Amino acid sequence: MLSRRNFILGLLTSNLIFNQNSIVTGHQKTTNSGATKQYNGSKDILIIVDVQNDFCPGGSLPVKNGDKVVEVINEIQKSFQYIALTQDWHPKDHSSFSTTNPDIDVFSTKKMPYGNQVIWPPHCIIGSKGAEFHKNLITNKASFIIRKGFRKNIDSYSGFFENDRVTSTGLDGILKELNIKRVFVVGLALDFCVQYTAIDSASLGYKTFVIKNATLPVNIGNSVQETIKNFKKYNVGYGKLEEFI
Ligand code: VGL
Ligand code: ZN
Repeated sequence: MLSRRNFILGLLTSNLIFNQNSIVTGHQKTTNSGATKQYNGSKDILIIVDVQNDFCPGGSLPVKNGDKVVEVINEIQKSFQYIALTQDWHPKDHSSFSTTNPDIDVFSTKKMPYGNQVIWPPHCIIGSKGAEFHKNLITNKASFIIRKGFRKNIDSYSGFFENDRVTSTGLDGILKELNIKRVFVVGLALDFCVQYTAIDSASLGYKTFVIKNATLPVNIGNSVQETIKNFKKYNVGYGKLEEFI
């Protein structure tokens, strides 16, 4: 027979095991037995995509209400032990810019060796104010920043692979080294860099979620509808953080 003392000791011990890797304290889950289990975030990472001035109101490629995601993302950061930032980072003569393609309408597409490429207003130019993170975004909790789109002839929406789909940013290697299993994506813009980052993440085998109230779209044609369709196709969860942890 299990004595009352040993039973209590057992509970204490298992609780210690549950908590050994957990720095995160904000979320608790109730197990079937009714005991409260600490949320263990050691295999999760939050990827904050492109929360930069040029994608916020007043920037050169603004997402409507883009700055409204900043406070939500700051709150979400409290639940994560691992955080990464991505930063769109283009040379001033980047091949996707309207200024580099004066004969092509902005927001239409041109054929590149790797496929169709949307022509954008110049944005996130290396070292410019527009390329800086929004001033209210908490950036000091992130352990690394992935910069992308700095090769003149390849754009990069995803934090994992550039638009040729083969040039790696190195992010997958870092996540593997950290033994990350689940990726949570937030930021700007839902229908471009957030979508591409999430789909690549899912395709690479990470369980992937986009946090719905922490992202907004630029909205080109039916880009949002396509994004939601793709999340279903690639098994990317799309909802509030509480639904997934
Ligand atoms: C983005 C268009 C061009 C994004 C970046 O962050 O979604 N969109 N460059
Ligand atoms: Zn860009």
